[in-house]
Amino acid sequence: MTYKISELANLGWNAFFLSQLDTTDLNSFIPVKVIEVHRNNLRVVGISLDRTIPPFRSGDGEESSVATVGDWLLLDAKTLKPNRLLLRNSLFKRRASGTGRKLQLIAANVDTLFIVSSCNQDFNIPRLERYLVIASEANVTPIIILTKSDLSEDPENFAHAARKLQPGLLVETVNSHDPNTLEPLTPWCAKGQTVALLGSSGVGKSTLVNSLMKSSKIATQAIREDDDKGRHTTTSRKLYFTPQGGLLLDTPGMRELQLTDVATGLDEVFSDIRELAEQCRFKNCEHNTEPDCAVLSAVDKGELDANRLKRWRKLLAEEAYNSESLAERHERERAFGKMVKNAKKQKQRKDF
Ligand SMILES: Nc1nc2c(ncn2[C@@H]2O[C@H](COP(=O)(O)OP(=O)(O)OP(=O)(O)O)[C@@H](O)[C@H]2O)c(=O)[nH]1
Ligand SMILES: [Mg+2]
Ligand SMILES: [Zn+2]
Repeated sequence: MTYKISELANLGWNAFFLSQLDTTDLNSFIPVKVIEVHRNNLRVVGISLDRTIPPFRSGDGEESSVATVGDWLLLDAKTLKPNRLLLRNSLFKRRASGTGRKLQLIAANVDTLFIVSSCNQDFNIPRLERYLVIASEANVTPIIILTKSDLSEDPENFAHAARKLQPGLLVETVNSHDPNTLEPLTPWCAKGQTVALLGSSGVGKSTLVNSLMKSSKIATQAIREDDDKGRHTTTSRKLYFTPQGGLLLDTPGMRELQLTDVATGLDEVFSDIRELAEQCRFKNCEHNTEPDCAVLSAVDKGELDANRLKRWRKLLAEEAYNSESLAERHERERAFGKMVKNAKKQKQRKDF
């Protein structure tokens, strides 16, 4: 089959993906991009090709080797069956809460993350920090988009609080019903660029995608009046094409973003604490009661917000727990079980 590989550039194809194919691959396979993820199937598009395929997992057994939205797959040119998942240049993932703690892939090959929140009760600093951590870990540029500026008396207050989260962080306040306020976002939606929109239900992700596409094709729904919460209107992850040739990924509102495998992202987003920690007297200082602790002294001097320190500790513990492999978890639980058993035995002995 012959096709013009340069045409794939509109879908975000670039040298990074091309370098993963040799000449035989180019003759035997067709690259396609996953543009929609539904419960039981994926929609993939390529040159003159648009079809639905069953979920695909590559054979290496890795937890993250399941095709997700934004991924590039190679289809067999003859049978059109998926054969290979190409390496990603970025990946967002989270750990499901609950006992299974399954890994959930959110999106792959994203260039820019719009972290969407609104200027109302949804605005939440700890949540924004979580999104910043996954962006940082994936090496994706984050932009905080504060929607519904038209409904707030002082949207700048929200923007000011968000800007304090990271030096140089980009924060935009918008009214998605007024295209003029969206002008600063257009450079991120240029040809071949992929932007993912993440945020809670009802913050206006789909409204923003509609406005940036100058369309109204995605369904949106008013939020609840009493608590500003959304109604989970969007139920699948889907890429849309903007008039300038960019790709926008609309996603369902997230109830929870449990972090996993984000040690680097945490270090980067909380670099202020990490830099302070380098000045503690002890290398392994835990910033609790140790003498000459630069972190605690910064809190005392009012240079570091005690709440930020608390949030960092919480995320660090969560990340360690969620990133532990299944084998490590079983080993830890086994050791704990043994300890409890021994303690009980000793107690019984004492009781005699
Ligand atoms: N006034 C105003 N209303 C907005 C703005 N952005 C979104 N809305 C409204 O907020 C409501 C929720 O918007 P959606 O776009 O459905 O929210 P969503 O984030 O896609 O929600 P889910 O699909 O449930 O995750 C709709 O009634 C929108 O019209 C805005 O900037 N200003
Ligand atoms: Mg939506
Ligand atoms: Zn310390």
